[in-house]
Amino acid sequence: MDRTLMIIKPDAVKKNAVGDIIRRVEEKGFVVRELRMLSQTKEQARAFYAVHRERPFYEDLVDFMASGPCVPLVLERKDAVPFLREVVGATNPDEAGEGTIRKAHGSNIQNNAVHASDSAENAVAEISFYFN
Ligand code: FUP
Repeated sequence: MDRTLMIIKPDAVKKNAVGDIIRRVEEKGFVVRELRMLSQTKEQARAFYAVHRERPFYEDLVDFMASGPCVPLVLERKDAVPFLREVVGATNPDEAGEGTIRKAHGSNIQNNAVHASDSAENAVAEISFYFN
């Protein structure tokens, strides 16, 4: 079975959507293997999104990711990485398909409710960022 990392971001935690988001992924056949809640420092948020450090939205994104508690989870399923990307939907919730998590809970391209690893390689690195 393959594993991927999802993060329920601070906007979704603030709007009490943690339970609904976990229900949605379980309904799609994912098994929750690890889960924790933490408030990230800006340094942690900067490190997690280092790939975007040259982008104009980077500092706003870092502030947002450090703005309150988030919930990283390790999810297991066949084809976990691509399948979770489908369940999560497009980065911009306005462009996310019906029934996706970002359509249901995202507010805008920054406050888009969840993160999902975009490759098997990144999934391994991102899982070890939050879990031993
Ligand atoms: P995704 O893989 O769908 O999470 O999207 P990206 O890796 O392109 O972007 C990572 C995060 O950067 C997004 F979830 C939100 C943030 N972002 C912005 O705030 N503004 C943008 O224009 C693009 C991305």
